[in-house]
Amino acid sequence: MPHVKTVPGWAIPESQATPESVYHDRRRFLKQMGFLGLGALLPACDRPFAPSAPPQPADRSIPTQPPRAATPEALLPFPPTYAKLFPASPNTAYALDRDLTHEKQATTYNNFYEFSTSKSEVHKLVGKFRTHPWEIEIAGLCERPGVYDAYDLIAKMPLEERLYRFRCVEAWAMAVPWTGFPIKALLDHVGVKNEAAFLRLVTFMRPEEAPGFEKYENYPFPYYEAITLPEAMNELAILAAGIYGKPLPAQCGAPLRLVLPWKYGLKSIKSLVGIEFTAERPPTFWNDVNPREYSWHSNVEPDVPHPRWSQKKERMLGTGENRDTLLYNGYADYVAHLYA
Ligand SMILES: Nc1nc2c(c(=O)[nH]1)N[C@H]1C(S)=C(S)[C@@H](COP(=O)(O)O)O[C@H]1N2
Ligand SMILES: [Mo]
Repeated sequence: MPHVKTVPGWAIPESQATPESVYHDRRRFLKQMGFLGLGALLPACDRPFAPSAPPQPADRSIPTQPPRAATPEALLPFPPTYAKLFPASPNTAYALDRDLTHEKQATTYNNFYEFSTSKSEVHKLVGKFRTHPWEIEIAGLCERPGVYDAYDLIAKMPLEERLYRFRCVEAWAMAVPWTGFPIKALLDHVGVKNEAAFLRLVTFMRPEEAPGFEKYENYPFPYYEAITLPEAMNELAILAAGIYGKPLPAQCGAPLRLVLPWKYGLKSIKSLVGIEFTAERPPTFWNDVNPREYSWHSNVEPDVPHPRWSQKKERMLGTGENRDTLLYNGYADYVAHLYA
């Protein structure tokens, strides 16, 4: 049984949680930085993601998770029995129009700003990241809130393998086999209440395990995302625990990450520690950092250019093949009705 807390630490709104003095010091710092623009701190190759306006102040008052004891079992990336869940049986309903991206490409070219803004460096910086043991807090408008052991929870879910297209807002794309389960299965497990209209999702924040929290301290970590309840109920919306028939490697968002194939990759938040059911629409990380460049919905729409580049084409990881971007990333039949 999960133990229940009424208000999770990561759910405290900034207005309540931030002492005034800290807030004002941060504002002054951001003002100095903001004149240059955050982009000035980032390597040129990552400029497409660099916000041009100063971001919102990072909420340092959200409690970071304490360091954990290194028991022999905890030094494994996941519990020994967990590996038996992989590979899961394929669900062939989701066919691809393109070749799968090579595993090496998908696992060595990653966006995970908690580690680095440089996509080919992320996988080299996960050495201290402890993905086991791992807890996920379910909070808000549901019947069974509580702190769940991630691996117990995943083992109870209907795991299957699906081939999905995946499109980053930066115009690179891949096609990969995810192992995961429909979010719908989790909603049934925790008993979502009628008043719930949105899901708020939050990533881990343990600065001693990932260099990005301190290196890019003007980003409002921990990374947070949000989707509507109808989006979460859509059959395409999954929580992924694996890729290429194996548990997720750390850089891909172990132990559990969101995958929404009709939206830009930035919505697919990694390494979840919290899911909260809310009545009001929660803010999202990139939309807060730069609302002009990253919309709350961030659906894949070829005719809606990013302010700094066209979205009509995409480049496949590995092969470099150029393809036309498809409306909702080719999943219009499944999701167009959500936005009619
Ligand atoms: N916590 C967290 N989740 C994240 C990100 C991040 O920086 N931090 N980047 C997002 C972006 S922009 C993309 S494109 C995908 C990349 O997923 P991949 O590295 O598995 O390809 O993760 C998304 N999820
Ligand atoms: Mo992305």
